[in-house]
Amino acid sequence: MRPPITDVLALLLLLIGITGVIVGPFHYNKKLLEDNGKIFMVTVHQWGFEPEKIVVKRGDRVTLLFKSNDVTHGIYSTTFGINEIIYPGKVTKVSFIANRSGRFVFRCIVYCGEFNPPFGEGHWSMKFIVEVVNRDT
Ligand SMILES: [Cu+2]
Repeated sequence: MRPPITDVLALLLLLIGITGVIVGPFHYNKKLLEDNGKIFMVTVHQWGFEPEKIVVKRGDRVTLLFKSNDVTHGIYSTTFGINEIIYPGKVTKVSFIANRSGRFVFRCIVYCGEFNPPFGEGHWSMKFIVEVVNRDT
């Protein structure tokens, strides 16, 4: 005797559900990693960034994790619409799509002192460079 069609459908739905529960979390984690794209840790201090420069490919999703090991700093880029404060002891996350090629200068936006006033050395000379290269290079 063949089982009724509703029993077969119920079994099929159960199998699909079990597969979803098992495979779903792995797929979600992979997607999360892909969404975060290129991730860089950047240390900020008086008066510079470590590393000073990163190179990414055009179209990359870039995530920068800034951490200050002394005073409050900031990060600013008109090109990528970034304006964040970096507090000491806290990670400041900045994400953007590198949708233009070129060499872009990010600056510290919070005055963090200078070592040779009034010649403007120190805070005023802080630069973080993001170089965006074309995909085919
Ligand atoms: Cu500064």
